[in-house]
Amino acid sequence: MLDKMAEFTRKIHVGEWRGFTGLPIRNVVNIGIGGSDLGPAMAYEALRHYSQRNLTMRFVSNVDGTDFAEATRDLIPEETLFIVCSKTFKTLETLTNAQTARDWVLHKLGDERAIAQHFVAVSTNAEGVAKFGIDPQHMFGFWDWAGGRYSMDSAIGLSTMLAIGAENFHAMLSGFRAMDQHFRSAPFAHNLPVLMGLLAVWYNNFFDAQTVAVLPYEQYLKRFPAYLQQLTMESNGKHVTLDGVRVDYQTAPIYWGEPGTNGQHSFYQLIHQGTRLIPCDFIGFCQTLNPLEHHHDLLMANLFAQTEALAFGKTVQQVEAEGAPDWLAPHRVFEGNRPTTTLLAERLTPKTLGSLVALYEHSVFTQGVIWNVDSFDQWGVELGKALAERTVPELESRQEPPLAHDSSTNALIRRYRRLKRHRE
Ligand code: G6Q
Repeated sequence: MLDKMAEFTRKIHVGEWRGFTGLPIRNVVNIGIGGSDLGPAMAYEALRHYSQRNLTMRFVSNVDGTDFAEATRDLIPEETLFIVCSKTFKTLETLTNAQTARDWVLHKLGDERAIAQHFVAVSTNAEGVAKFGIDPQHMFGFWDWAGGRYSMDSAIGLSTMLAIGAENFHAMLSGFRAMDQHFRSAPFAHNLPVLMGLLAVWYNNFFDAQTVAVLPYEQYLKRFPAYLQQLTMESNGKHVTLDGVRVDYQTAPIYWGEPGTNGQHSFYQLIHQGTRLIPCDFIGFCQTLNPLEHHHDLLMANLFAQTEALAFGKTVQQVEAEGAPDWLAPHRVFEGNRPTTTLLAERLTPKTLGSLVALYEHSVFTQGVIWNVDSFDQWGVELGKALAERTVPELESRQEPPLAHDSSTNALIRRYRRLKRHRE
């Protein structure tokens, strides 16, 4: 499959694979959601430095039509390739967006045969792919046991390979593999995912920390916290053990974060002086990919200053020695003793990214084992999919439908139906 992806990538890059009218492909739009979007979107942003700048990459996930409309408004179908990324090929959002993309292409090119040149699929459902009109030969497959949130290193990473090329994609995989091997063989005392997993359990279960902040001091990792939210919370946000027994302890904490230094000017206040304990993961690199004067030293000085201040704080004596009046001193005290972990790597490369993702994957698994939960199911996601299906006809029907929800939901649906008609 890797070879098939590489061959496809080569064809796009050299202009051997062309659009229906003979123009080369200049735009790639990945349509997918959840695990079929967050990993690819994060990896593209993270490795943008290594990407083919003559290819425009876009990611459409939301069923909100705005997502598709804005992603395609400056593109032309003749030069655009859609990757429909869906393991099941049954997901409402993805199929809706894919259908809209199909209409968008056909509206301009006016010929069903155009679909073959402008659509490929990443899926495990060959039948669904064929039914949609994509040639199964243009389907990239993967194992159906690979959960979406663990799949960015499978064919789901096709957009990543198109962006950075096959060689860089292989380098990313080697980073995954290096961390896999380390996790498998390193003694626990030196095993990074084990240590990170234990720390997460320690603060979550013994210090009642409710959240973890992920703070990359690297602009290219701006989507990393969103990616991690799914990896950690969808994997370990469970309330029963593997045997189906209700747990009597907390499982996954809430993950959140923003790149530094931006966060310092907003929510860090609460991390430093609020009443909650928030363990933080700081992520930084010794070398920048965009050397501009002293920007990088400033960035990293901020990271080191933050972790130092969080650990050691500032006592009232220090504040008074700085000349603060009595009334102000308590406001300027930092208690310190707030835990952080710093991941400091040499440089953000495809290989480093692979290792970083695998580090968190195995840390999530470690935590899941300790909490005795199934890190690989996602019934909460399935519920959302089923509930919406029931409500769609109630919003779309021409006749006033009988509603059997609770009174609040019924009222919201009626109000929506009433106000929606004002524009029609
Ligand atoms: C991931 C979840 C979920 C899934 C999406 C998309 O671990 O299962 O986020 O990836 O619901 O599913 P499809 O790829 O089947 O469209």
